[in-house]
Amino acid sequence: MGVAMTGERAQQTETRRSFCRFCHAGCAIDVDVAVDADGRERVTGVRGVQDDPMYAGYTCVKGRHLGDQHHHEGRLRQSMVRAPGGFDPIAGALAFDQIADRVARVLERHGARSLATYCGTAAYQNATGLPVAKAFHQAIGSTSFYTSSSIDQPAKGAAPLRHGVWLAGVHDFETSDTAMVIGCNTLVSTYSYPGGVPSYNPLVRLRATKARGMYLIVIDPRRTELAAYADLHLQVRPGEDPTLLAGIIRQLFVDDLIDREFCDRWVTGLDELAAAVDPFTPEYVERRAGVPAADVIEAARQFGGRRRGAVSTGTGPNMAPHSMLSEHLSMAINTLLGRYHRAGDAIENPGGSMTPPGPVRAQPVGPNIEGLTKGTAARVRNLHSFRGEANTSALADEILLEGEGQVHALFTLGGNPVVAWPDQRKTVQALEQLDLHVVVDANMSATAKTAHYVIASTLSLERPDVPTTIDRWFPQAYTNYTPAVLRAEGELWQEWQLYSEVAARLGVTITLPGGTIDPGAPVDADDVLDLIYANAKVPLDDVRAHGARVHPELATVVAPADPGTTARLDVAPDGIADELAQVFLETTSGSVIAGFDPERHTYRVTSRRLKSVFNSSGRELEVLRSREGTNFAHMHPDDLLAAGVADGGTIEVASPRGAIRAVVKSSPDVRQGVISMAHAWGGLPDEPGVLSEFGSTTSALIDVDSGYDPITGMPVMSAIPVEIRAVTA
Ligand SMILES: Nc1nc2c(c(=O)[nH]1)N[C@H]1C(S)=C(S)[C@@H](COP(=O)(O)OP(=O)(O)OC[C@H]3O[C@@H](n4cnc5c(=O)[nH]c(N)nc54)[C@H](O)[C@@H]3O)O[C@H]1N2
Ligand SMILES: Nc1nc2c(c(=O)[nH]1)N[C@H]1C(S)=C(S)[C@@H](COP(=O)(O)OP(=O)(O)OC[C@H]3O[C@@H](n4cnc5c(=O)[nH]c(N)nc54)[C@H](O)[C@@H]3O)O[C@H]1N2
Ligand code: SF4
Ligand SMILES: [Mo]
Repeated sequence: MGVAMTGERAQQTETRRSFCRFCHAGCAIDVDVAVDADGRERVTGVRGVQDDPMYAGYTCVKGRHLGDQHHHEGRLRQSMVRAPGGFDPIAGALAFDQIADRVARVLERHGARSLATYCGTAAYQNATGLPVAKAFHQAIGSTSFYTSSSIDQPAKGAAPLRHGVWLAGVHDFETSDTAMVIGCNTLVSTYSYPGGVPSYNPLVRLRATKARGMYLIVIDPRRTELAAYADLHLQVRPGEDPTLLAGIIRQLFVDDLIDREFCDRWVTGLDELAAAVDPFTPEYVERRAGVPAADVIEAARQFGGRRRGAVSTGTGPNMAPHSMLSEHLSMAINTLLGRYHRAGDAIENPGGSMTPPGPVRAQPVGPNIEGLTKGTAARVRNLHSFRGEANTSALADEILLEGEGQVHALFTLGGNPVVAWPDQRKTVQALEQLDLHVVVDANMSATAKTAHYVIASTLSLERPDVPTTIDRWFPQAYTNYTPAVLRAEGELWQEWQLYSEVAARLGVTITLPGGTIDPGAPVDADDVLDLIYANAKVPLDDVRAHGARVHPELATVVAPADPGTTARLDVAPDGIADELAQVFLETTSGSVIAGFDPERHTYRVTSRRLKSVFNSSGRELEVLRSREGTNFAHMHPDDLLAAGVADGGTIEVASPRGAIRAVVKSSPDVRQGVISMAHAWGGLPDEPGVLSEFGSTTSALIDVDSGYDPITGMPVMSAIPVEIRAVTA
């Protein structure tokens, strides 16, 4: 703590320990807060905690600008209600009275399902937001609970139900001698899936693992920041991962690199899979997926010839056509090679520290195909809720389609549907039709502008929290807790309070693992955290008392299989051989989209993340937005030449579904025929001034009605077939 004189008023500066929640990665940080004589607080600096056992001082540019995010002048400091010609400020209590009234009427007229919640990323990276929203839905019996995860990588949850899961998990990146990373760019996204580059201090961990001799294979149409470290980079054509993976699996069989002992004991479907991939010869893969035949063989031999290391995927293949098939084939490679922890192996983070204890056995939990269709049926596209969540890609239709089950009211929590949901035109049409739309956001986002009420939210430093979604992915069991480290200015609310306030007015009791929030009972965020984490392996009070630390006492060894188990992993469940046959009949994955014309739609728009912004968050801050410029269409220089457009010129990008404009950037790291763009830029369609500053949203190119995965409903959100036209040279 120090005292500094600024102007004529005394100002104290304190350093407060916290963790960053600009993205999901949860880096441990020290926050310098200046407190003036009136008690007003201002963040003056953010630094990584050097001696943190997980992050070792790592932060990124977004985290270092948390202060700007919190103090940004456009930030909402009070809630708003729609009024003729714009929005008027409204006191929170009055807004909740009115919202509860309108919710009661909607529920009475249309039933529980007519009230939906959509939790976006800011409700996900938030220990209290999503669980309380979900518990409220359970309390009122509304199955209309949606999150961003169903438009992110839903195959990650669904594919294991067809394939089965190995309870002890795949090999960890840092103790492996190889890894195959498909369409994931952890060095920018700080995202990874088990087996992939850890998201905590990623570059240091990657370099150390490489120095120990790892052979890294990266499959990505772009020479990404991660691909630059690869021993073998397969610059696949977007959307053609199923072909490439089938070719690699075929080669594993040809070279007999399969772990026969493991497969004999634990796996079924080998012969069926071998037959289904047989047509995918290296030469075919080269023609179709654009990867040299020799590299396909080399990938199989290098990866299959080593002992430890897993295949992991990111949003690339999960957003491209045949996303469930890609995810399945990735899992199947791990299974064929037995890349799983075995009995006696040490496990340093058995399923997270904030979860209840569970078994870590060297055995599968068999497939559960019925699990894919036993959830609530959507009213469109024969989709089903899954793990208690409905399909966000169908929510616009659920709002638009009249009849029993129609959604009339929506709560949007820390999300931005207007720019992030696939199919912008349909999304905006749906949002305009709602009887009630309440958005909880820190900013007047594009979506907030369409709402009836905007509840002004706290930002991360203003609320207590624990790392949530990432808890089970830490390489060692690790816990952290932060109190609110910044006093909120204005009348701000936390996401969960929308539910507790409405529940209080409706007389609804919200039930969480540790007990209930009774209507009108006084609770604060820490009480709610206690209720949510009542069954955690590490008691929350211990976490509060000790701050960030690892838990060697939670480390365990994998127990042997239950002797009676008959469970098997299935590498060729129903549907896989058929879908592979279907892929083989296509000449390009673009043909799954209605209106696709191979003569015209010769380019593919691929999705990518940008370092300085997080989806639509961050670009409201000039200091971060200016680092990216705009949502550039990154294209190969030869493609620019062919299209007659210079670096910095504007093109129109048109898919069968819609068209956007974008400024091009010459990028030799992008494969020819590819337009690499970020998502969630732009604003409302035709909003004046948005295009020049914020570019466009690629969601306008996406068709939710064709090409989607039949099980998860995942639309084609990457590898979108498009044609281009120069607008200005
Ligand atoms: N075309 C295309 N579309 C995509 C994707 C793609 O790759 N391509 N990616 C998809 C993926 S993976 C995802 S996860 C979704 C993301 O979809 P969303 O989660 O809907 O979008 P975000 O932009 O992350 O929304 C974050 C919102 O929360 C607000 N916010 C920030 N901090 C806080 C806070 O602390 N509290 C509250 N209440 N609000 C806050 C921000 O102002 C912003 O409006 O988009 C999907 N859409
Ligand atoms: N800085 C920053 N970090 C973020 C986000 C952000 O917006 N900014 N968003 C967060 C969110 S919501 C998520 S879900 C995660 C996602 O994390 P990642 O999945 O790592 O996301 P990306 O960095 O976009 O990496 C996806 C890669 O897939 C490649 N790709 C695209 N199409 C294909 C294809 O058809 N096949 C193959 N093989 N590859 C393809 C792209 O070129 C890109 O390099 O990142 C999170 N982290
Ligand atoms: S990677 Fe960056 S934005 Fe994400 S938690 Fe760490 S510092 Fe914050
Ligand atoms: Mo995401």
